[in-house]
Amino acid sequence: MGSVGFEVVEFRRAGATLSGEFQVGHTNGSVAFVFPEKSTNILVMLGLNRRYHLMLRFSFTFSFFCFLSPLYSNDKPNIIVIMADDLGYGDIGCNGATALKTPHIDKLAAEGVRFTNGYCSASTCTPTRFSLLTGTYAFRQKNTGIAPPNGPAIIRPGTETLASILKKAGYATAVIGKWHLGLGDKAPEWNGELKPGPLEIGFDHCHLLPTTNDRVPQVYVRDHRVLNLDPKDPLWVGNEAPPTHQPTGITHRSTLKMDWSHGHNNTIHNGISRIGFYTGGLAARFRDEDLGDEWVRRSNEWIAAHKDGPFFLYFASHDIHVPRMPHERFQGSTKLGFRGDSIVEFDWCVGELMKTLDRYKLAEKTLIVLCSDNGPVLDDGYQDGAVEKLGNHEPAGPLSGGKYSVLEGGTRTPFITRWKGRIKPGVSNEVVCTIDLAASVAALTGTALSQEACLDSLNILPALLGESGAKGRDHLLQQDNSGTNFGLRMGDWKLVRMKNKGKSQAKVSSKNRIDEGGLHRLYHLPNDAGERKDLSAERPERLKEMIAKLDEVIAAGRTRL
Ligand SMILES: [Ca+2]
Repeated sequence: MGSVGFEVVEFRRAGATLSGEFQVGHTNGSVAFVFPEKSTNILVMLGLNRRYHLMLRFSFTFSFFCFLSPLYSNDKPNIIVIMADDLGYGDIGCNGATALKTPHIDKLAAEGVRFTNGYCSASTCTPTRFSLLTGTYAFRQKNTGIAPPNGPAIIRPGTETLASILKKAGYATAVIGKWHLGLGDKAPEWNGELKPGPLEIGFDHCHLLPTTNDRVPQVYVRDHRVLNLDPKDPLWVGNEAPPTHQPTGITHRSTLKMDWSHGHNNTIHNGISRIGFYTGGLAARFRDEDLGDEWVRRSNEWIAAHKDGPFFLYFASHDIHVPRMPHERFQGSTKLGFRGDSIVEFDWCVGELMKTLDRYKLAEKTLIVLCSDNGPVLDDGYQDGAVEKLGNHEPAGPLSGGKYSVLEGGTRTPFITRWKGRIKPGVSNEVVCTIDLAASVAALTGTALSQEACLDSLNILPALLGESGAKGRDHLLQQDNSGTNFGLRMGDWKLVRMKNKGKSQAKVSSKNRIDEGGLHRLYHLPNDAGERKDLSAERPERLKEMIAKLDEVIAAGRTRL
């Protein structure tokens, strides 16, 4: 192409009507063209955001379309969010694990961007999943801690979500795997229609583990119904023991194929006692060993049916949450016990999804985001050998804490993006978080977000795509399950606020940290990734600044401007 020049003609608010407006698949929205009388000049209006446009005059000597063609190839990629459960920063090969192999995740990282400062927003399942979908910090809404078996839908119909944003943009949308965000208005109607649920907040289709595998019931929910439920054998779920005698982890402990260590001793299914009680629905019950295969099979079917795209798949693996019971073919595949074997099963699932994309030639049309819902835990209620067989493996890598904690190990977790042909492979140190996917995909697809939606989701799309010089978040709030303890990451600094020092029975690492220190602690992460040296007394000004920022984030009610 010959010479191309441009000058700024006009910078103004949106509102003018221009002919020929259409969407392009680049970071910011629309581009409008006004064709000039002379073929050597052209006006281009760039939509910088919803409010401002920048009008440029280009001077061309040759092909106009040749210049703009790269923008078109990125229009509305398929999007797959793969969320692992309880997978720690150090649990994957590309983040330094040597005690087990994760070749498929490592390949994904080698072909995309591996983030060393990738976060989920909370250190337990439910609040992170709430924030992933709603783009709002979970502490801003009541009852967003770990959902009980009979918990109602936490995300109410009418709430803008990652799925509803993409549905508006013309995507087919599905969630396959663990839900754990409640179903039903006041409680799930296990024998009737299970709504509201995913289908009422933007998903076209769901195939779910409705709660989590250590909580009852062990059945699949497909769209609005329990799959394969025999009406003559209704499903009953409760928090108290049923009037009919049912074996429990206490009364029949010697029969268990995996013993419990704390809690998890109510109704027995598949030789494993759970949290909560249930009866009936025998034809609908699954085997824990088959869950990974089920998610892959159902995802493959759904992708095949929607391969012409665009589609959004939220692949929510149950791995590596307790009870860890991987398929028999993965049992014994590591020396780390079922925890390590479950990581291998999860890695296999990632590989199968990548194979499916290759089969349909979709790798260059699909953005994959791999993340976890919280940091690692070893003993989370079952005696599965995770503690005894750990050896030198460090599930959180160099970080302290894990699941339930606001130390870095609780929320800084595996985070990888891949979009072949669009993302330049590399490693990024930018701060990115699962809570930002909503606003970022809205930007990617040119979908408007109302002011009332996604209150804490920031558009960090360029950073997620690994673009040179792109910045991630300048601050990030981290919370625990109760939403009373917080971490605040700002640049190199980390503030920890511990209001509630309640002791968890879970063992998160080989050297469970004894909680010590006052209400506020201050750490300098580049020198102290493990958050061991509290600098709050040495750096009072920095401490004051961080406390003020944390208070501001909480009180403001939102952080997306
Ligand atoms: Ca989890």
